[in-house]
Amino acid sequence: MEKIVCSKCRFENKHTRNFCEKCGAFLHAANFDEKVYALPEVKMMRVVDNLLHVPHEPISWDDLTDAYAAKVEKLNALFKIPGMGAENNSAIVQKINDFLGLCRNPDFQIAFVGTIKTGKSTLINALLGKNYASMAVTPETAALTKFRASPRDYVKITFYTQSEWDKLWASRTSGAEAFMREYEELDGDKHKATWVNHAPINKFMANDEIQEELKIWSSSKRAEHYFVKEIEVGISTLGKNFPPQVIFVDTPGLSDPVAYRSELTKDYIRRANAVFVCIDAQKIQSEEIKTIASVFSFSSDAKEKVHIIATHWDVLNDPEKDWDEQKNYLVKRLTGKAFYDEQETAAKNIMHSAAFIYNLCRDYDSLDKKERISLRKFALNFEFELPVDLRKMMKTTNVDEIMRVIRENLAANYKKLLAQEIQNKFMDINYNLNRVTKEKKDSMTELLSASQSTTAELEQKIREQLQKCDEVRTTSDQLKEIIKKVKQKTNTRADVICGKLRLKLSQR
Ligand SMILES: Nc1nc2c(ncn2[C@@H]2O[C@H](COP(=O)(O)OP(=O)(O)OP(=O)(O)O)[C@@H](O)[C@H]2O)c(=O)[nH]1
Ligand SMILES: [Mg+2]
Repeated sequence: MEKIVCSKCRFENKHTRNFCEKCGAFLHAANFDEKVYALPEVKMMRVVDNLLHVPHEPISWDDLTDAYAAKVEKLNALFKIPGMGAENNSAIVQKINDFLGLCRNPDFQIAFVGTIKTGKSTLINALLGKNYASMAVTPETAALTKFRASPRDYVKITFYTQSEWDKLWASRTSGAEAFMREYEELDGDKHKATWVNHAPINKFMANDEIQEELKIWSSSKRAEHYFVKEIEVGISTLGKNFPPQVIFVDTPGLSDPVAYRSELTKDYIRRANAVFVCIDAQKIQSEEIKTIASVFSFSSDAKEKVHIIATHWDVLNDPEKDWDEQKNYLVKRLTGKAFYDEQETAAKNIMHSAAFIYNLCRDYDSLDKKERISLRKFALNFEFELPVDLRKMMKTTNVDEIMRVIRENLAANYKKLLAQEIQNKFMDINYNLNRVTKEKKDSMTELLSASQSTTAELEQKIREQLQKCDEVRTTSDQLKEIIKKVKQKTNTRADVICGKLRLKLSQR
């Protein structure tokens, strides 16, 4: 089939196209004099042509999402046409990209947050079935770490860019003295040149090597962690009971003296599909309530996504009785304006955990002497026999119940929740595009009146088309139909213009 070569970028276009697929230039410029092809009507043809040729990346997991994504791809193409508004509205461009990202990679992110040493990493390790994340007694998780199921085991490390590092450095608060002392002790500045702006490192490895690799990048004992923005861990051994879309995010804590880093954690809380706030069951005081309140304040759009996990349950004096009382107190304290809307949700979302004991039971055959003693103490307290009662002991730690909630309540509802989220985000994009294009319409109208063509008929047609273009943005259901009509009209009009020009030329 005959091709049309673009005079601007030399790209070979299909003969049916009016505008270059690559650079968007008008392909029939040779047939028009400059004044004519600068007409708004020809610009409209370009809009229409672009919309008709937007490629669609099919989404297989849900038909409705596939339809929404196809619409947003078209709106995106429309918005990005020079002069349509994208250049001055980066926030909307970001929303559109996030939306398409969500449709294509529907991850369910669970952020584990809390103050330092509340047992976040221990709980994550219990849920993952192996000790991947480091759990030393001194503050340990210093870099945000994501865990996900993957066909191959890998660790991917992303580093701060120079400008991110500059912002981080400038955001040290007055409480950052200890941070500065440690930074100097670990000779941070010497390592800075190597790691700031470093390209991401993606390492495939054996499952048994993950734990050691993580220590290098996330442990507060090594200088490298200062420059790590995020770590992602792919795990091949999670088993078929682990929902493949679920991602655990281990966070370095909310009370970071470097504001930029706690902002990153807050950002994750806002974006996460569920948040597990870990608090130490032994110390439920006003500080802990404050932490929980701040998590609710970042999750105001979906309070039920917040879950409270009271860790160290096994260390309570009388775990079962004490926890009963504590839970009653928490349910009442955490229902109300800044917290859960109803006591029922609070009762459902507040859970206890003794993940430390769970992990000891799981690894019973390879425990060292000290660990065996810890486990024996717990067994004694509950009158369990070792090793026959290992399964029963694991049950009391509540870890299996937390995993059940993740699997049956969160992951299973995920598709439903996601569909709702996708719909909300789609409406939001539509609303924002509408707002921007309303402003645009005024400038388009100005463009019209300043245009060379003054015939009333032509202006009327263009107005109609602009109005149709608005409809395209608002009622995307009829998108295709309208585009077809506009294209027919513009083509006919272009033919008339071309015809007139040719006639003029032949009369010379
Ligand atoms: N007895 C008991 N100890 C626990 C429990 N959960 C955590 N621990 C202990 O508490 C300490 C801190 O646990 P981590 O899991 O490292 O806590 P974290 O919140 O990840 O700590 P950072 O990453 O440093 O903020 C470790 O010594 C754990 O063994 C629990 O349920 N019971
Ligand atoms: Mg940790």
